[in-house]
Amino acid sequence: MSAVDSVAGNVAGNVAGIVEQHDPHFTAVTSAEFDRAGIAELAAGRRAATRVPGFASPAMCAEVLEALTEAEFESYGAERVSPRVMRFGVGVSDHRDGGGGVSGGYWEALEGGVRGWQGLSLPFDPFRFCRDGIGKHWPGEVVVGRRGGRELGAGVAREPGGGFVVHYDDASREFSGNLLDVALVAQFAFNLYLSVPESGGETVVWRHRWQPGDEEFRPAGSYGYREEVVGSAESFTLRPRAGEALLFDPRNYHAVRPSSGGRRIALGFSVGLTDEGDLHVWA
Ligand SMILES: O=C(O)CCC(=O)C(=O)O
Ligand SMILES: [Fe+2]
Repeated sequence: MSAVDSVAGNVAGNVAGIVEQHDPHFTAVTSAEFDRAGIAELAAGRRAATRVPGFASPAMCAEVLEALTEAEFESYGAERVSPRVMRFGVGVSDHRDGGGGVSGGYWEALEGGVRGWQGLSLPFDPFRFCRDGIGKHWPGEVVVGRRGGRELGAGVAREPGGGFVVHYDDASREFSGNLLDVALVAQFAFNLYLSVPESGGETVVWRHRWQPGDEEFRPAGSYGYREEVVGSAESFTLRPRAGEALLFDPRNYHAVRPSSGGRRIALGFSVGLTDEGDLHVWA
């Protein structure tokens, strides 16, 4: 058997009794930058995540963290998010109306959120810095998304000290119609880790996407699921370093483990690839 045959056989999973347990497309790739091919691979499902260590310098992380020590973090709604997650800035997933749309409360809260970030008086916009880094090699634009002509939030700082339970993020399922004024063909989650704990705080991603039967694993009202939902699916565990950025496909179920010994604070937002090849972000 030639080398090529054996690769093909392994992908089919049945070479001479060897059953391939690993999906070669379910990988986290470490890269010096967010390059064009890597973003395209993520959108195409040929990789699951891109890590960029040193995306932000220690000085920049320290500057944003220092400003955030003055900031009043709020917690996500306790019915939906437990254990408690602290957040500075406004996220649209907390402001869904009953009909699959965005409630008016989002826009009111967002004004306060924008004022809050401006009030930190940082000499630069950290979310713009992140968008610029994602867009460095991307041929389309990277801009803040709009809904009904209005700009959504550009990002939040989040501190999931007790972790995030197993969940997925997919605006096409969480909202009816288009969340943004443009049609999206893929969605990513972006995180820039500003500070990481001494232990814990890992991000785990499973090769499992939502299927209807999963709902029996979801406690009423919760954003997430009991861990049995992922069964024996393949997974990888990332231990982010401060300054590292992560872009991943959040349709794959993922979780953050509880932290101990230090704060785990990350800037985060969602990124949508539009049907025109641009990247539109929102929080
Ligand atoms: O903080 C992380 O590593 C991931 C958080 C998360 O759930 C997300 O970005 O969708
Ligand atoms: Fe998530």
